[in-house]
Amino acid sequence: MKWWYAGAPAQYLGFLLLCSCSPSPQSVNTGEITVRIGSVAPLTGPQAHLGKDNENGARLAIEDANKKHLVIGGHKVHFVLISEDDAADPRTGTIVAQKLVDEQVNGVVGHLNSGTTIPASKIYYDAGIVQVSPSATNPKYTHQGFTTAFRVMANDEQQGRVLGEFAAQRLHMHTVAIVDDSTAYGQGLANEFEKSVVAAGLKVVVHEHTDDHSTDFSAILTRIRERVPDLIFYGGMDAQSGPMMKQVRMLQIPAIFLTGDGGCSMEFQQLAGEAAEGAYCSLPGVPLEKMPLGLDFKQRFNAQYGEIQDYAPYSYDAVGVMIAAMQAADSIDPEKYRPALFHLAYPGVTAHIEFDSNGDLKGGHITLYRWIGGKKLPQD
Ligand code: ABU
Repeated sequence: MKWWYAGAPAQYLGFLLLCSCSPSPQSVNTGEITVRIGSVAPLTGPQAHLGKDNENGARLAIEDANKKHLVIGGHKVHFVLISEDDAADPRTGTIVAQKLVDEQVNGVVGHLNSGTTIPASKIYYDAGIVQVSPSATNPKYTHQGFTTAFRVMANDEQQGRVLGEFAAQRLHMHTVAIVDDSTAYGQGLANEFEKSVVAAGLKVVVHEHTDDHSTDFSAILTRIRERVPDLIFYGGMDAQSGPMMKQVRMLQIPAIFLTGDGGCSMEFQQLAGEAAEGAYCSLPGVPLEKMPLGLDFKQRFNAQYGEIQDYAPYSYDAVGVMIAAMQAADSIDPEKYRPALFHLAYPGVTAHIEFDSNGDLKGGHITLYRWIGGKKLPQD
């Protein structure tokens, strides 16, 4: 029997729990075991606001779990969040992942970005550590055969297809220009969108690439203006889509602007200013007001951490479902509670969560929104 425990090697602790010899000071003093859950997101750089949102969602879930005074495997458990910053950088993501593996965390919630989540997932898989991403939507993450990888929102096969169908069937577009940020997420979503619009008979007049640090898109947009598209689709995050939206209007390009979840945050609206008016974006899941426990979550999150950017409720659920699996398996050992994740029916804030055999959310939704008067309004 292997147990994972703060401050002691797993095999050593297993020995402590099964024999009558001197236990660790923590066991003697409190009778509690500490369960350490890693949270990884960009906490610095242009996506820090989204990273803090994820971290705070996870933190609220940890606080709620500790209020329940759970007993797992016959021991009172105390949950601790180990928060790490991967700066949305794939290489930093792997370094941080290895650090959490070396610290023998009981599970990881993250990473935020597909570009960091995918390379990190191999490290967690090799170490047998459960990983639940609240926000990484590139399909590859859960399609590598890694049985430790789970995701609590719909993926970009679904999101790209729905966005393409929306452009064709709802907006009645004929020509589109596509720009992506060359990341696993942005490029992956843009490619899925392109497949979808081409299948619907639309013409892609240009597909341009930028990166996830640029803020001046005048050269790309000048080329796009010459092609006179009905719609510009951007695959990438809000730190780029906000300034891009502003520059689209500054260059007097009349095209409709459409983007995915990475650009569907309050930050997009703040960066784009008045130019955001009328833009469309999508988010996995249903609107917060329609989530099973959405309004209660919003109220409590707002009171403690301020406005929700995007993914905080999903991060909350990622922690919640992990802890529910520990309870179901009566173990905090990832090897023991991992199989339980495939059998759980978990009443999350965001959705009723069940995973398919890949670790993807069953029956995930995508919702389209339009920015009107500074607010993001769901499109029926
Ligand atoms: N889902 C958009 C943001 C995170 C990512 O997949 O990179």
